Amino acid sequence: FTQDELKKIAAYKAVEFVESGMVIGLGTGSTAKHAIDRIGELLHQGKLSNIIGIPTSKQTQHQAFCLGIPVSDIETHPVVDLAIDGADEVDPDMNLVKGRGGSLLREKMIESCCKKFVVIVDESKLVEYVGGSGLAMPVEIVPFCWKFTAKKLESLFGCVAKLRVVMNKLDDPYVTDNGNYIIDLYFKKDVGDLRVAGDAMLRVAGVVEHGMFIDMATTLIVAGEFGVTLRNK
Ligand code: DER
Repeated sequence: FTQDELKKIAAYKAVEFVESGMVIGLGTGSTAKHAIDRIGELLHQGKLSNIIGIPTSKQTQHQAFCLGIPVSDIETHPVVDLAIDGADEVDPDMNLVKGRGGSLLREKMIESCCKKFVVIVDESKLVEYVGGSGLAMPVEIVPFCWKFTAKKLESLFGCVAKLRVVMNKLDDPYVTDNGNYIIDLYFKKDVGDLRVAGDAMLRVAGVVEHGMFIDMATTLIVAGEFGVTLRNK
């Protein structure tokens, strides 16, 4: 299987949890895209009805609109029945790193108020510890004096902090749906207690939210060469 085929397998498995009448958090990224496509297909076939989608990004809102999935927001639906979303990393305790697609703030807002949060990944996302993939741990910050905030994070965690830019145009910062910047943190070692590290990040004035989703996932679906596994918290 290709990685995208594995993502699709995990996504379709998650959509089996979707029942008619549900309010569904719609994730962001290439894995969640397959789940949203599948929901649209089942609605179109009449196998699902009365679904309300709560998109986690403008990109997902557009995909839902194109598929004819009715959308709303958490002000109208403060309790979400089920959220389905991908992740960049999953540790053995089902803690996640998310945000490499740039949508971590809206994802965390929506996935914090859902009864069930189903994470869908291909096996390449499994890590021994958060930050273990050597890839970015994203943090959303305000644009004002972003260099100051980036340096503060580097000194706090002994990590490397890089401003996310658009398609490698160095002078063109990536701007989130909320008008903020993303700083990608690269840890040289395990950050230790995730909650302590996350809380310390949030105390840095200028930081809006970080990409560690601690103790939030309720179900993990992993698609790998040897099949699909499902694990509940
Ligand atoms: O940006 C995000 O949080 C995405 O959900 C990301 O974590 C997973 O993206 P992928 O499904 O394209 O790998």
